Amino acid sequence: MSPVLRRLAVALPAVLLALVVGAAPAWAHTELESSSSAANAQVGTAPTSVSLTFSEEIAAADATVSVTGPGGTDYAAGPATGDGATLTVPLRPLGAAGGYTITYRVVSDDGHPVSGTVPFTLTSAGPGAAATTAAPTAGAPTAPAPGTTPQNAPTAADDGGAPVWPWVVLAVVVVGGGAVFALRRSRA
Ligand SMILES: [Cu+2]
Repeated sequence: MSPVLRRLAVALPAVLLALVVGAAPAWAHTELESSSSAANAQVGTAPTSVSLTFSEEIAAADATVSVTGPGGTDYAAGPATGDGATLTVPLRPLGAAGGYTITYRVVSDDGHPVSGTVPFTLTSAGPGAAATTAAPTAGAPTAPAPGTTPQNAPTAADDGGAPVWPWVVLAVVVVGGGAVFALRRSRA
């Protein structure tokens, strides 16, 4: 085995690793960078809209956003409108205090969908609660209903992203094949 080949055999795995790792950012999908309400926020005044800011420009036409409150009611009052990387959704007057969840699904530049949720807690009942709730007993504190879990971490799902594993398999095959070849050459 010539010194050049030997050096190549040593360098090859590092080169392939760099290729695999370096290629990953190119496949990175859009990510939620911030939101209003913020994730896990304790909100005292019911917001009249929510907005989501992503890491790249978002096509509002391809986006779906819902805002569900206690009991599963969806408070979104219309489709999302877009301004660059930010989506905004108007809300109907929020109801009871408790856990609310913003659920979004957007489409990345490369066409792959990205979805996730942003939980927040409304600490005092919104204006929508008066219309549907009978007058509570005087002085009764409004607290999140038992069983609600307002402290969820935001979650994001990445459906159908370009998988990295074929590159890993390719790297293993090439490196493994190269090693076997080099061993045979050195034994010959
Ligand atoms: Cu993708």
